Amino acid sequence: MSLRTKIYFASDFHLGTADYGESRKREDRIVRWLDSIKNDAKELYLVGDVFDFWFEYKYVVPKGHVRFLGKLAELSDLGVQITMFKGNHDMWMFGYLTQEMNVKIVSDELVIERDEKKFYIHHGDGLGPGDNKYKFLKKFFRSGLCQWLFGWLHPNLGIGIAGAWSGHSRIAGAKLETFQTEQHEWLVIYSKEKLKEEHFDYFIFGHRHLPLDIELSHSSRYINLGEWMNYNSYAVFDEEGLALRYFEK
Ligand SMILES: [Mn+2]
Repeated sequence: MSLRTKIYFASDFHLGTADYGESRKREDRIVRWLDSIKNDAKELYLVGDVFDFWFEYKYVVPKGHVRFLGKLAELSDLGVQITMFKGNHDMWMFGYLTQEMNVKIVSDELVIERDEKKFYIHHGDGLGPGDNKYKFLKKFFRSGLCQWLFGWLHPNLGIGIAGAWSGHSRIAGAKLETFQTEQHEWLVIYSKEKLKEEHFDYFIFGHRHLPLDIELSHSSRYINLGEWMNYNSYAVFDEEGLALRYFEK
């Protein structure tokens, strides 16, 4: 009998920001967390923005995060099925992590069923009402043309531009998010709309940078995974159901 029974979810590590020292401290914490779950995890879902920037060139990937990547490889070798979602900061993941450690890459949403519970999982960017500028940019950034063009820029230039580009969201990302009331929480709105068409027991998102566990109906919940700059929050699904947890808090 396998001792691997639990399913873990986390998102928004933003590895790389705000500088090397800060990111390394966070990376060490994430590695300790992965180490603590490696013997009972059956599946691990990393729901986007794991990296503050990521691009796979034909022969090159960005420097850094070697302890994290090594630990992820260890979990994979132990038999943990790892799934990574593209976030708005790391949408340019192609085949590298799949080749190296059998990671399943998800571009948008993923629907799974476990123990008769139905999950809707998505990073959370570009959903719900509004934010039309971002929705347009997302289409462009994800296009083959944009990726092809970026791939031909020298990494010193390309990664430099990417760093400057995410500068403003980086400052925004460091601050503590606050709850907006349910009528203004766009992922609550999106989930409630979705529920009209189809039942889901759990909606799991990242992107919001605020750990949330909200009842949408008597049999449906919205869980936001938070982030790892301030909260070290994650979710675990086991025989007791789905719960938000905090690591080393
Ligand atoms: Mn994020």
